[in-house]
Amino acid sequence: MSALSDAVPGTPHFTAEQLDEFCRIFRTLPTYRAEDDAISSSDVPVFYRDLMKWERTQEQIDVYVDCVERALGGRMTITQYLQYFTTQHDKHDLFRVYVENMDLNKDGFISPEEFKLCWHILKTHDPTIAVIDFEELLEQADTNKDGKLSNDELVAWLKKFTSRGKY
Ligand SMILES: [Ca+2]
Ligand SMILES: [Ca+2]
Repeated sequence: MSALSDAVPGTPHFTAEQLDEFCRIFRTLPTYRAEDDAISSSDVPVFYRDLMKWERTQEQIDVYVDCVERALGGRMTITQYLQYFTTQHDKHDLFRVYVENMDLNKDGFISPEEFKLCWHILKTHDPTIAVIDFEELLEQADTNKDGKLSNDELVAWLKKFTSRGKY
């Protein structure tokens, strides 16, 4: 039982043993360094496809790599991976995780730049997500009309449009 898996709340679809196994595999990868408990983007495809045996298309893998490079500065920590694993089963929790990762400077808002960098990642996970530009999204999602798109507003918008099944 590692301290890591104990630290991750709400893991109904993964046992502590499975999470420990993910961590063990993660830490055997060539670019893993104990200093930051992270791997480089070059190990991302190996991790998903060969070690995890998860079915992912090449396109999805490319987007993960791209995301790690551009959004996370080239390194992804085990904690960030576990966050994804433990929310895969619930789309709404997953949206929350995506939006929080999209908010690169962690100010609680999604800027046009952050939107531009990360929207295609959401689309890869859920192809039904609208092709939309930032202005259009802001118009629909900015419920308190302050001209800014908060993380909460974006999560609410994503939930609304998926439950309606629109677009
Ligand atoms: Ca931000
Ligand atoms: Ca707003």
